[in-house]
Amino acid sequence: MGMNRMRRLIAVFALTVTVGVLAFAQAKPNVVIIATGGTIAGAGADATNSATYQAAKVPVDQLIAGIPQLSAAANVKGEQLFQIASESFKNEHLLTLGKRIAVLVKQNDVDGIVVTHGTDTLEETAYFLNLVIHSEKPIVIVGAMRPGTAMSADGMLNLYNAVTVAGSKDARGKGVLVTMNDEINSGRDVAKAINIKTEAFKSPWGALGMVVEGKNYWFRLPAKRHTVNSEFDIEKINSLPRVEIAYASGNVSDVAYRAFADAGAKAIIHAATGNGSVSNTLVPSLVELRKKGIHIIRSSRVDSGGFVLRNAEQPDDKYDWIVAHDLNPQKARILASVALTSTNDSKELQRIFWEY
Ligand code: DAS
Repeated sequence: MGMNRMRRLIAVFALTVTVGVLAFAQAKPNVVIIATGGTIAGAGADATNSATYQAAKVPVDQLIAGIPQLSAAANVKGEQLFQIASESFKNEHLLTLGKRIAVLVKQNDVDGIVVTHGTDTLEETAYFLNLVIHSEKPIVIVGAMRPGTAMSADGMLNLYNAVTVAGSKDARGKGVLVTMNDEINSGRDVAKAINIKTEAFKSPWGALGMVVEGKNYWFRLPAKRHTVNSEFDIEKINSLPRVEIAYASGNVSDVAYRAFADAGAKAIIHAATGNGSVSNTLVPSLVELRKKGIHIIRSSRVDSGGFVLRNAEQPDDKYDWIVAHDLNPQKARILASVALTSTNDSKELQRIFWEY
């Protein structure tokens, strides 16, 4: 074979490899959208209805079809797991969702997961998944404060952002994320702080980053254990022990606490005033309930970041109570329920509250 022919063959081969590599590098990520309902799937009668509408109406394929730009960002596939308002989530919904995600993240043709979800309990689901899914792949929970039928609806951009983040390599290993209003928040920290604005979700210790026009800008990383570093695994959890929340205020009584105990609660989250305070009329009842084997966990009802320390407001060592540290009552309920699947020891439970 002549030298020129050889050179041409080598050039063609090199070009082919280069094109192949470029094509692979530009290959779009594969993102699965698991839909559960909520306002992001809501529909109102009129474009002026930003607050009066029905949640959980629009199917996932219609949500995807409504954002043609998604196809340039990722290969997207939708699954309609539930179609409910999230205030109606039960522990069984958390388990079903978690187990479905655990299957999908094992698939080589899945690079990231988006969960569309109502905003009312989104923060609970996000924290639950953060505790029990063993994968570094991005899992992004997203909702909306206005239905897609309203003027200036926020769901489209929230969902687009969620898909681009879920398909991003730099979102891997950061725990479960929540993308709302251009922010990227940690599923552990974020909570719904305002219920009538699109800027509804806040993390007391700050967002992890921003997502703008499909690009992520990171400013901090999660500090607590999550996902692959968690000792809890959804594949080993088939039920969640009953944990209830009792909301404290002035004039508080022990009626709710005793009713929860009688109903079989394994732990009661005391949604305390201030930094975990307990009314002097309530202390004897909680001491008695602890002696009956029910865990008492002091959290704070303060909505922009409570901070409860052991033996500060109350002698937790003496009463064998637990503190929820910076977790709000609804997050404390999730962690207590997951933790009780593996231990009933109060010292172990307290360790878990410090670490997660
Ligand atoms: N009811 C609310 C929910 O499903 C609607 C929403 O804000 O998503 O959580």
